[in-house]
Amino acid sequence: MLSSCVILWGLLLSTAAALVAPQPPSEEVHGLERRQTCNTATNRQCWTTSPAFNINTDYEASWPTTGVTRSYTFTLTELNTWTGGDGRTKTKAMLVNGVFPGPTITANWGDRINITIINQLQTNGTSIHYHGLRQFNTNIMDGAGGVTECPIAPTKSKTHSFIATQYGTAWYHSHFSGQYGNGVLGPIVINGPASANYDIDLGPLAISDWYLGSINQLAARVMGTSNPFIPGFPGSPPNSDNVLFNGKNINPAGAGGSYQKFTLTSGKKHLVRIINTSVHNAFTLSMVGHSFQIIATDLVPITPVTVNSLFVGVGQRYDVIINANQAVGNYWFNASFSAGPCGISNNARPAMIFQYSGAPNTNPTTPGTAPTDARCQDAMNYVPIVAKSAPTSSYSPSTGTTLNTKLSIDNTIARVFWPVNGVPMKVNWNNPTLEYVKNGNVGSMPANENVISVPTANVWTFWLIQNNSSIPHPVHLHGHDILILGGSPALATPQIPGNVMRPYNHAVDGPNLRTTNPPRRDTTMLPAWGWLLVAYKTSNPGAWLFHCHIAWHVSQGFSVQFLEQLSAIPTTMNLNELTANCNNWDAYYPANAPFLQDDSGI
Ligand SMILES: *[C@@H]1O[C@H](CO)[C@@H](O)[C@H](O)[C@H]1NC(C)=O
Ligand SMILES: *[C@@H]1O[C@H](CO)[C@@H](O)[C@H](O)[C@H]1NC(C)=O
Ligand SMILES: *[C@@H]1O[C@H](CO)[C@@H](O)[C@H](O)[C@H]1NC(C)=O
Ligand SMILES: *[C@@H]1O[C@H](CO)[C@@H](O)[C@H](O)[C@H]1NC(C)=O
Ligand SMILES: *[C@@H]1O[C@H](CO)[C@@H](O)[C@H](O)[C@H]1NC(C)=O
Ligand SMILES: CC(=O)N[C@H]1CO[C@H](CO)[C@@H](O)[C@@H]1O
Repeated sequence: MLSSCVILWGLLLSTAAALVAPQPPSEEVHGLERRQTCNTATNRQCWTTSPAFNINTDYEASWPTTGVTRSYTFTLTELNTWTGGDGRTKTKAMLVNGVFPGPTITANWGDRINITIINQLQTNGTSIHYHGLRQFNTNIMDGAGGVTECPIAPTKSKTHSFIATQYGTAWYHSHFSGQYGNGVLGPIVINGPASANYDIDLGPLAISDWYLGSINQLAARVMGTSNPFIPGFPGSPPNSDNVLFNGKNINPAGAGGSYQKFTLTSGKKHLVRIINTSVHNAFTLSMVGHSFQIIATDLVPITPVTVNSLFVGVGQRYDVIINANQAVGNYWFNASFSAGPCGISNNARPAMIFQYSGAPNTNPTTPGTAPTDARCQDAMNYVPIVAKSAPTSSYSPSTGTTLNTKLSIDNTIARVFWPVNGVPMKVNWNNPTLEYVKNGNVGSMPANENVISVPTANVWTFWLIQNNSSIPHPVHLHGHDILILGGSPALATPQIPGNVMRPYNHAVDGPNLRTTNPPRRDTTMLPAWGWLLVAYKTSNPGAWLFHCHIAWHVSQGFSVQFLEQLSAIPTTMNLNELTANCNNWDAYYPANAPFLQDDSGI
């Protein structure tokens, strides 16, 4: 269903000859007709002319009003055993509508999206978060369990409804106790303009690490101290068993499974929407004989930049254009692991195939060369199309908020944590943060909820994030794009625990900060032993999370939350909408739940 053929429906007329996709439902064709005036294969920067929406529109300021609603129903099920797309049996699969990855949410820029979530999991609550979507004035639809809502109890359902104010590639995933590692995730595609022309939209390519064991059992071992996966290193993660491309790959251990294939049309330019939906593994992508023209980082369109390889951290997205300008044939598309500690798989050479239309059904023969090691760092040369700049002189370590993280072991209870500023977060499912806001008692929130600041409206906020660990962390902010003003350099050699990180030093690093239109996105890499300085402007009232997107680490507490424009929250959204779902949850948890919260809860 997510295979090679999701075509931007607006292309139906202009590229009828190249059309290989199933016809989209007529309702959605109708929805596209309402806006489709100028977005063609030779003018992708345009979206509509009257009113004018295009690649230069600041989507934080305005977006189209389409009057169209896209409705989805997601039923979550739990299977004690399930045969995955590599032909092998996984224990405890949790699936959306019975498939992995879950169905793609598709909409046009400016549409309303309604999603009804039905929880048919055996014992777990759930909540679905729409990663990267700004949720402007709709924080209550952010789907962060214990923060913006109570989890949805088993047998119960809940509907989220919000406007797609941005466009591009995102994804949804469960925000309940690392549950997405069992399979609760899927792509989001919001059709809109693009900063470079392409002929065919091949749709999302979700690349996921895949674990045959129950993620809950693996996480218990990652959190405990007695039996770490790497002897002597408490907190160390397991190797993934495989890496799946839109849910498919061969079985690296033997027979079974098959390669994912995308079809290329010779002479055409193809848009591929790459999403790293991993729990832990980060990869560097490359394709034999072809380069990638990057046109968006997360949901932010950028000046196109062409690369031969691309590092993608967990939660990150890249929209890339692949030009089918080579001989008709089959080409490997490879995910390579960095030498640094950003994950490893029992499949040493994860790959899929790009097959030119007309090529034989055989595997590629040219192996290609592995890309230069990106050391799990983001490139910093991405220039957003809509320029945003942070004030040059406003940051100093004393005016910003410093978030320090390091691995921490509590020997009395034999648990490993990732506290931020000494506190491993733990939310209260029965009393989500917005409930405290509704009741006017945020002052009494427990310290372990890790509420770090209460910025007012339209204030530049700076965070210095320091990482006293050998592991790079993909850090994600809900509800905002962050400006990445600076970071420590990639380290040339692997570091070992006990090495002292290079501290941020304002006198040395300050002049090098990039405040004029720096890279901007919603998920970025905190370098190993390093630091990162990010900024955002408060403009979106709500209770928002900032966390590491390695599922084990967020379960182990690597998260903070902050209340933005506190007094505007109750007037911007209807907090009474919390009540019915929380009543269902309170009736279930803890009295009727067989398992209790044993992690951060998010
Ligand atoms: C979408 O959800 C909103 C809010 O619950 C509701 O008012 C609206 O009727 C829904 N639209 C559709 C088409 O179901
Ligand atoms: C969630 O479900 C998994 C798999 O059944 C189980 O191991 C875990 O304990 C459950 N957690 C909660 C909090 O219900
Ligand atoms: C996904 O991100 C993780 C962690 O940042 C990284 O180890 C992995 O290689 C990425 N995967 C891909 C396919 O880019
Ligand atoms: C790409 O993947 C294929 C299949 O696993 C492998 O044979 C080839 O060596 C890989 N190439 C690179 C550069 O990793
Ligand atoms: C980093 O953590 C280690 C281990 O806890 C500690 O010995 C060291 O002093 C810390 N370094 C810094 C710069 O905080
Ligand atoms: C939690 C932690 O260890 N944080 C440290 C990170 O590094 C900075 C800069 O050296 C220290 O000041 C923090 O104590």
